[in-house]
Amino acid sequence: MSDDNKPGLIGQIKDKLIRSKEKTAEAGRHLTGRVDNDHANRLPPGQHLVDKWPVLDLGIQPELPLDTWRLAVDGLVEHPLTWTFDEFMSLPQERFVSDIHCVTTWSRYDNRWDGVSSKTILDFVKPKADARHVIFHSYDGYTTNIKLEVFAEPDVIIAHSWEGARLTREHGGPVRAIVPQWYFWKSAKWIRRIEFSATDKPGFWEERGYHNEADPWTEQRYS
Ligand SMILES: Nc1nc2c(c(=O)[nH]1)N[C@H]1C(S)=C(S)[C@@H](COP(=O)(O)O)O[C@H]1N2
Ligand SMILES: [Mo]
Repeated sequence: MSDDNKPGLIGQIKDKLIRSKEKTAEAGRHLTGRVDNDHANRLPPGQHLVDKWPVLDLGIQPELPLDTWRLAVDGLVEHPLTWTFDEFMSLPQERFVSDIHCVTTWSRYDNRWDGVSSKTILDFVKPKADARHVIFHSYDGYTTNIKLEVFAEPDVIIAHSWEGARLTREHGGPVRAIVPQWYFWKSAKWIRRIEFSATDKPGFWEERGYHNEADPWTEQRYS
C-alpha cells in the first residue's frame, strides 16, 4: 500500500481538532521552562501522573483484520521485508517496561510491552550506511519521524501487547511503535510501514507546530 492511498483518510480528520492543537503549539502551552537533563525526577517537567491510559488520535481508528494486515520495513535497507501477522509473531519476542509521557501533560508509569525490539528489526533489514532517519507510516494516514539512533535505543519496541493482553484497536492494535524516551506522539499506532531514509521527513504533528524531536526532560513540545 503506498502513501498515496491515504489522503482520503486524512481528509476525514476533524479540522477543529487539528486547529486547536496547532493553537496549543503556537501559544507554547504547558511549557514550564524547567529542564531536567539528569532525569533527577521520574516525572518530567510540566507532567502529571495518570492511572488510566487515555486514548488520543486523529479520530480514525482503522479496523485491521489480522489475515490481511502487513508490516513493511523498507527504504534504505539491505533487506526490505514485509511481515504477515503470523510472521511478525514468530520473530524473537521481548518484554519491556517503560513510562509514557504525552505532550498534553499526562504521564503513565510502568507500562509492560510485548513485541519485537528495534534491535531485532535492525538485525533483519540492515540499514544502509546513509540511512539517518526512521519514518513510521500508519494505517490511519498518520506519520511521525525519529532519528535512526533514537530508533536503535534498547527500549524501543514494536508492540502487540500491553500488560499481557493484545493492544486494543483504540490503542493502536494490532501493532504500534513505542519510543519511550520521547513524547508519546512519536509512538505511532496502527503502523503499516517503517521507512529508513537519508533525509528527514517531518510527520503529521511535526508539520503542525510540534517539535521535530520530543524530549520530555527538556520540554521539546513545540517547534
Ligand atoms: N497512527 C497514529 N498514531 C498515533 C496518533 C495518531 O493519531 N495516529 N496519535 C499520537 C499521539 S498525539 C499520542 S498522545 C499517542 C496516543 O496513544 P494512545 O491513544 O494509545 O494513548 O499516539 C500517537 N500515535
Ligand atoms: Mo499526543
